[in-house]
Amino acid sequence: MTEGRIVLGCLAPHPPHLVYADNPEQNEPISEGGWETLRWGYARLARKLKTIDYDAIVILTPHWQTYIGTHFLGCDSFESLSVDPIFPNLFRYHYDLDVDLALSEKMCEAAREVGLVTKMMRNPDFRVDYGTITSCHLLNPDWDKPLVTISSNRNRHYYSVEVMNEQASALGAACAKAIKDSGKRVVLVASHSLSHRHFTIEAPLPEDMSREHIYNHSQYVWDMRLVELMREGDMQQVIDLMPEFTEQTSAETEGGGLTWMMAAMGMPDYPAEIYGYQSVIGTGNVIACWDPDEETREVVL
Ligand code: 2X7
Ligand code: FE2
Repeated sequence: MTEGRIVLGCLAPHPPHLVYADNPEQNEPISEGGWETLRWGYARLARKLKTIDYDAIVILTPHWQTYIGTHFLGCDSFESLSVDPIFPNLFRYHYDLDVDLALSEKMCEAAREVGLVTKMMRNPDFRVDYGTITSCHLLNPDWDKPLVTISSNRNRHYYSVEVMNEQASALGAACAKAIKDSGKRVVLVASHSLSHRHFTIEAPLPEDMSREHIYNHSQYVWDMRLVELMREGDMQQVIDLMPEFTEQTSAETEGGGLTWMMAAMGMPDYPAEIYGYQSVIGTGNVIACWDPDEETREVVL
């Protein structure tokens, strides 16, 4: 059997606003658009994904929070209605998704072998979090690939961002080994924003773009520093800065997604492809991807 490998890593933020703005048939609320910089960036990355041969998507999301260990989706498929707990007016999405169960079990086992506490989520009525649904919808609106969702263990809250970095790195290395052993070609997704200060007053019309802007200049400057390092291909520096960045900007990196993905990919030292940066309710969101293949890697923005 040929060795499996990671064919792409995507940093894919999941504001449900972006799905709302797209008006797909699966989402009940109707919008007049909005957040085009991110949506057009996503559309371009989705086109790139169509050109890549891969078997499964593996996604780590901060909105499936587990307090004892790391959990993995453990049924062949899940179907339900995903409602955003804060923005039910924007996101009521009917999903029906397939899971790569064999890969999920392999990763769970590999993580357990390196000493992490793990569990398979075997409840067929489990409601998949909106981070998974949003990032996967925007990256692959056809939903024609099976996926694996990995939960976000709350070690940052029990301990610190430093402990999160350690454990997410161990999880990343374990997942990379499982992927290699599986013989599959896999796309990784870290589903989250960067800086995470929310607005406090909602516009009457959510998609009123005259109301959308970053709420704190320091957070913007921090986000730009990280994007600059991504462009330079210095991901080790990004991970080293993670504790300070996460504390100072209340960043959603706290869930471990980016650390996990970079560790799984062997800490890329080549430039990331940048597809867009925009504020959603004041949070900083960058769409980026790491393409290990020099032939297909490009300067997008
Ligand atoms: O979960 C989110 C998020 N991360 C960013 C912006 C808006 C809403 O939800
Ligand atoms: Fe979020």
